[in-house]
Amino acid sequence: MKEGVCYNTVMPDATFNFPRGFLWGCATSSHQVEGNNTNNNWHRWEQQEGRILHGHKSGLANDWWGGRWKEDFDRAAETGQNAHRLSIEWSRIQPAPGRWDEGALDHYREMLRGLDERGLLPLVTLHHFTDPLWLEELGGWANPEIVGLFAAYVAKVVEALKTYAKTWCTINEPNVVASLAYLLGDHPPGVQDLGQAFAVMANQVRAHAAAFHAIHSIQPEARVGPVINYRSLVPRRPWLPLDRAATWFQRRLYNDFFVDTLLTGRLNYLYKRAPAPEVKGTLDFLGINYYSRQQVFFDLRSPNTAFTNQRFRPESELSPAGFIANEPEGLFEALKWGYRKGVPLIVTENGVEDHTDELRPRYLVEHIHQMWRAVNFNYRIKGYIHWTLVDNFEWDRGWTQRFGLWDLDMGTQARRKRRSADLYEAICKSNSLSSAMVREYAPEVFEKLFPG
Ligand code: IFM
Repeated sequence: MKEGVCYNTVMPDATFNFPRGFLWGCATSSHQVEGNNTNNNWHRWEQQEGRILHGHKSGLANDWWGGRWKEDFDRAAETGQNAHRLSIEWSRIQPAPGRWDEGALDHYREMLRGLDERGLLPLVTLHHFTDPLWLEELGGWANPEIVGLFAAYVAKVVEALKTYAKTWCTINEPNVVASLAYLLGDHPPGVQDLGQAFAVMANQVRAHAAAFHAIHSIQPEARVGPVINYRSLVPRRPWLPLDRAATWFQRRLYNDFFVDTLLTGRLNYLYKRAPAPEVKGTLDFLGINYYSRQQVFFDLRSPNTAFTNQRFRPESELSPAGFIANEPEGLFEALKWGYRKGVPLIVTENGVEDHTDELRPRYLVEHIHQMWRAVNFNYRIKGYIHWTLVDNFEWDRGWTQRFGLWDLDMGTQARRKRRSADLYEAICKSNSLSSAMVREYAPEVFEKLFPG
């Protein structure tokens, strides 16, 4: 050490800054928050025994259709958020083939105006898991007619709402719909058939492209993109060729298929190919939902999924219900993957189920730190949208998993702010993640993020 120079042994404060105009918000979806959505396939599914954990029902959900969106948008705006991603419920807009509900469109118009008045930029999802009952009766996503039907519904919505929104997410997590609803059978219609899952994937890609063109013909300045659920997939035993092949298979079909088809104009099912020139180039941005990393392995007991299976790393830190492993490096990987697709990116979902709110602050800072690293690699990331604002109906796992920055008491509809909401507020308001925030909310990872 040089004489006369003072070397401070206390860690200086550091700040990870984000670019000006970066979007910070939360994501929601119609069926999970609106309540009383009774005309879609999920409502019917909820009425069937054994479909939803503990027989839970979405019921009143967060009562947004009853007007509580106002107080929740206030929460988002008051805590420094500048964007919100919500979805439109197809079964409300088109309750029957050829019948449009103008009242429902007015309702969404009012909500979008509500976002605007609060300074929250809307990102509007046009399909988030639910199908109108009449559509399910026609065969849902397995029926190629869905391409034209979806485009007509989208055109109706965009014509009605174009004054208030210009960022449109066509289909939320098509890869989850194909795998959970048509391959594993956990979501409606409960099909378990790889061939049908492939047919659904082709129909989803074509429906997305038809919607893209419909939107741009109504609103040329629109920004349109799909939202993919990205899984960081690594071989369980990297030395075993069968595990490496299983990982390659799952990565290609789960992560890559949808986006690569839009980029190349070719459907590539690995052992079968088909041209689809009409879908080529139909994305202005890519939404990435990232939650976790999985190990993939060859499994003779899984013939339905081509003898491939997944599990979390045994040593990884799990969320309370064991649904998510805290694997923040996977978000960096997801963003690098997205960057290579050559379009701007939005983190359209990221979050963790945690009713205790013990893991969430750590999960949040570690993931935002990884996103900051990716931002600094110029991966063209426009924003981060957290899943979710207030606890909501978590599909086949009912109300058992709590993803909200606010806790919900379903009996009284009372919301209670979790500590993570304070942390997220500090991040959103300063457009940064600082060492002071990490020291206060997640001191256990301070050394990891700010090595001394
Ligand atoms: O709640 C879901 C959401 O509807 C789609 N992405 C994952 C979330 C958490 O499971």
